[in-house]
Amino acid sequence: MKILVTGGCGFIGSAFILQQLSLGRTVLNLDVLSYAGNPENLYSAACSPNYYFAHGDIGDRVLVSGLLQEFCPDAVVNFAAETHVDRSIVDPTPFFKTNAYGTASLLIETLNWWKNLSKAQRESFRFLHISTDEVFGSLSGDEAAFSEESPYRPRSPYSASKAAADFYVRSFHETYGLPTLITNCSNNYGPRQYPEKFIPLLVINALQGKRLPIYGNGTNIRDWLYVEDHCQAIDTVLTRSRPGETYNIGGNCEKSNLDIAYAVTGMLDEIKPRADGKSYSDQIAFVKDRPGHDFRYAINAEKIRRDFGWKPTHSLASGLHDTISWYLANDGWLETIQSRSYKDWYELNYAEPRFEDE
Ligand code: NAD
Ligand code: TDX
Repeated sequence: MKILVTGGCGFIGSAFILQQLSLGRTVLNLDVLSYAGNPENLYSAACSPNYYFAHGDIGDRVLVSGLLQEFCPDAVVNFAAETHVDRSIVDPTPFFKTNAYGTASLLIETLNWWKNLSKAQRESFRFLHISTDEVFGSLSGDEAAFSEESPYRPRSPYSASKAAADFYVRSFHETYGLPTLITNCSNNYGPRQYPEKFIPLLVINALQGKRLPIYGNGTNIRDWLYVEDHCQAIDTVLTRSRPGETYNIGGNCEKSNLDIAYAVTGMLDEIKPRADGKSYSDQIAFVKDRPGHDFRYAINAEKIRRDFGWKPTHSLASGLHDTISWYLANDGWLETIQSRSYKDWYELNYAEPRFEDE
């Protein structure tokens, strides 16, 4: 099986590529190498004879058209996106460009190429679009978890742009018969996640003696899934689902942000105790909230469990243990990240006014 993966130098895309190579699949990775795209994430894939890389933008239609004709994939899996909600609040433009326009462009070129395949090739081809639970909006504490039938109610520029992409993907199935699939997943964590996201930020700030910023009062709830479980679910949907389907993927692991901060600091206390004997939780600091902060995400993953028997294999404790151990063993990776534009982002997002209520 030959797969064109987009955004494969990011957090989830790189985990997916490593998994696919281990299954003997051939992968062409198209990545623009944004601030979040890190070729080091695929260091161990680079020497595989089944791995190819193309540097470029999913919105570059000439490039995409050429790659499709040359590589002739059995599937396209679209991870490429701008992914950080806080950045989408500061500047929505790249989110519209990549997530909405870029995905639509990728679909148009895929359709143009797919139309000329043989009937058998057309039927077996899949375009799998990786999406998020954030398109469904925000739940209150006692509302039922999002199902595949939940209405789209995006509330941030990030989720609005992902919702637009999902609508384009669905429309290409309904209108042209392109065999598309969509997965909507909850919050991922694991190795190689860019440290603007909550869990790696907690781990790294704790180890570097910095404050652990909790937006608002820390009661906002997310559902957490270890990245390898997400990749397993993606592979399942890719290889087993009927075209036109959409699947929710989640960890059945709803936690408040404060609970996560205590889980991370508690585990760090065990694995790498602070030199002064105190707990890393002393570094927790409440800061100004994210504007329009969605209160709760929760995923009902019953459909993928019922249809294919998929369920997560990592508990939060085992996933956090593996994640923290990876960051401790890979300080060179972190050094590269922190020597780039990360510092500018950190200074902008956590500038003093955010810590004023300390
Ligand atoms: P990431 O930010 O770590 O990586 C994104 C990758 O996409 C980077 O390698 C970047 O260089 C690349 N990219 C960005 N713009 C591009 C463009 N125009 N053309 C080609 N490549 C481009 O993201 P992630 O956390 O790995 O998320 C991957 C996908 O999964 C996204 O679509 C995201 O919306 C979705 N998702 C993420 C989570 C999560 O918790 N991280 C949860 C659910 C869904
Ligand atoms: O410093 C922080 N302090 C804090 O309290 C950061 C960075 C986050 N938070 C809170 C905000 C959220 O309630 O932690 C929670 C998780 O925040 P993020 O890691 O920014 O993730 P979230 O906004 O939930 O979105 C994530 O999950 C869905 C991914 O970034 C998206 O790409 C994915 O689609």
